[in-house]
Amino acid sequence: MAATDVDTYPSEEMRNLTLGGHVGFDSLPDQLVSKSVAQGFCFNILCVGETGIGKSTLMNTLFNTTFENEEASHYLNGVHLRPRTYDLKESNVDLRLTIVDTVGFGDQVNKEESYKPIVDYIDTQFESFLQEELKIKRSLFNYHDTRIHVCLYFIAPTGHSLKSLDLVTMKKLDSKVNIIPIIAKADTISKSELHKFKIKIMSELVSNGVQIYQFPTDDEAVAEINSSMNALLPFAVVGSSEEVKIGNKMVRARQYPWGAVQVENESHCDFVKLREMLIRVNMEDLREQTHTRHYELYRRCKLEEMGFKDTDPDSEPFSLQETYEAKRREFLGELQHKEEEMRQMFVNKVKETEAELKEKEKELHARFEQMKRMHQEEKRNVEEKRRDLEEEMNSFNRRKNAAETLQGQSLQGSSAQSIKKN
Ligand SMILES: Nc1nc2c(ncn2[C@@H]2O[C@H](COP(=O)(O)OP(=O)(O)OP(=O)(O)O)[C@@H](O)[C@H]2O)c(=O)[nH]1
Ligand SMILES: [Mg+2]
Repeated sequence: MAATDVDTYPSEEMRNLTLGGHVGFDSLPDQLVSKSVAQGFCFNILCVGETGIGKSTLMNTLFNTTFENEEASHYLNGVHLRPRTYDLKESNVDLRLTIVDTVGFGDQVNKEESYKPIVDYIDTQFESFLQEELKIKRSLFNYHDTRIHVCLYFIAPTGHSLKSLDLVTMKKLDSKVNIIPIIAKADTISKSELHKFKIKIMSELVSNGVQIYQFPTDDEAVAEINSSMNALLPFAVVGSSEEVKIGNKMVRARQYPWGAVQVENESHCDFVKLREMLIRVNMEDLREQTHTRHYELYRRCKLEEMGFKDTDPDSEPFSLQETYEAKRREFLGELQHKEEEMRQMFVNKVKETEAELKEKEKELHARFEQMKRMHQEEKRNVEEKRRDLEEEMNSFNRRKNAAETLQGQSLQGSSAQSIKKN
C-alpha cells in the first residue's frame, strides 16, 4: 500500500535553518491572543462552605462588585447547588463567570450524604461537555463550558482542626476538581493560633491523603511566587462589603471598636495572596488542569465503561465500529439473560400460585365434606326427635281417647243410677 511505502524521516534528520528575512510567523502568539480575546473567557468557581461562613462576601470582595445574594436558611433538608452566571468585562477582556454556591451545606443533623450533590453537580458538567464532544455536529467553539475550574473550600476558623465533614468532602472532590482550601473569617482568630491552625490543617490533609491544588512551579516566570505561595496554604481570608477611610483612602475593611481589619493589607490577612494566585497568576492553569487532568480522568472512566479501549501501537488499530458491535452483542446477551431470568421467575411464581390454589381447594373440599357430615348428623337427630315426638303424640292421643271413653262410660252409669232412684 502506498501509505506504508512512505518513509518517515527520523528526527535526527531535522535541521535548523536560518531565515533570510522576516516571514511573519512570529505573530502567531499575537494571533492566538487576539482570537482568545475575541472569543472571551469563562471561569467557574465552586464555593463549598457552611451556611453564613462568608462565601458571598468573599466573592464580592474578590471581584470588587456586588453579585446577587440570597441568604440561605439553616433548616434545609439537604444540600443543593445554585449556579449563577455573570458577564464581566475588564479592559477589553470578557469573562463569563459562574459562581456555584452550596446552599444548606453543613446544616443537616446527618451530614453523611452532604458531599453527594456536589460530586453529582461536577460530574454532570463533565458529562455535558463529553456529550457535546461526542456529537456528530459539535459546537465546542461557542459551547458554554460549565465545568468547575476551582473549588474554594471554606474552613471554619475554629483554631482546632478540620471537621470530619471537611475531610470527607475534600477527599471525595479531590480527583474531580482543583481544591484551594481557605480559612474563612480569619479576623476572628489570633495570629499565633492561626499559624498553628494552618499547620494542623495541612498535616491533616496530608495524613488523610487529600490532594489539594498546587500552584504550578514548572513555568519559570511564576515558579518562584507559586512555590512560596504553596507553602502559605491554606490562605486565611477576610471579606467585607464595607469601605472604611484609612488615612485619606477608602479601603475595603471590617471596622471593629478596637480598629479596622483591612482586607487588602497583607499583614492583616491573605486575601491579596488568594486574589493574586486565583485570578492574576493561575486562572489559566486552573482552566487547563480542569481539562487535562480532571475532565480527562472522567472521560477515560466513562469511555472505558462504555467499552472503548486503546490498543498498543503493534496491535490492530482501534475500531469504533467493532467496539460498538462488541458492546451491542454484550448488551443483547445481557438482555437475553435477564429475559430468561424473568421468564423463569414468572414460571416459578405461576407454579407456586397453582400449588397454593390446589392446597386451598383441598382445604375447602375437606371443610365441605365435614359440613356435609355434620348436616347429615343433625338431620338424623332431628328425624329421631320427630319420631319420638310423634310417638309421644300417638300415646298421648291414645291415652286421651281412653280417658274420654272412660269419662263417657262413667257419665252413662251415673245417669242410669239417678233414673233408678227416682
Ligand atoms: N468576621 C467576619 N465576618 C464575615 C466575613 N465575611 C463575611 N462575614 C459576615 O458573615 C455573615 C455571612 O456572610 P455571607 O457572605 O452572607 O455568608 P455566606 O456563606 O454567603 O452565607 P449563605 O450564602 O447564606 O450560606 C455576614 O454578616 C458577613 O458580614 C469575614 O471575613 N469576617
Ligand atoms: Mg451566600
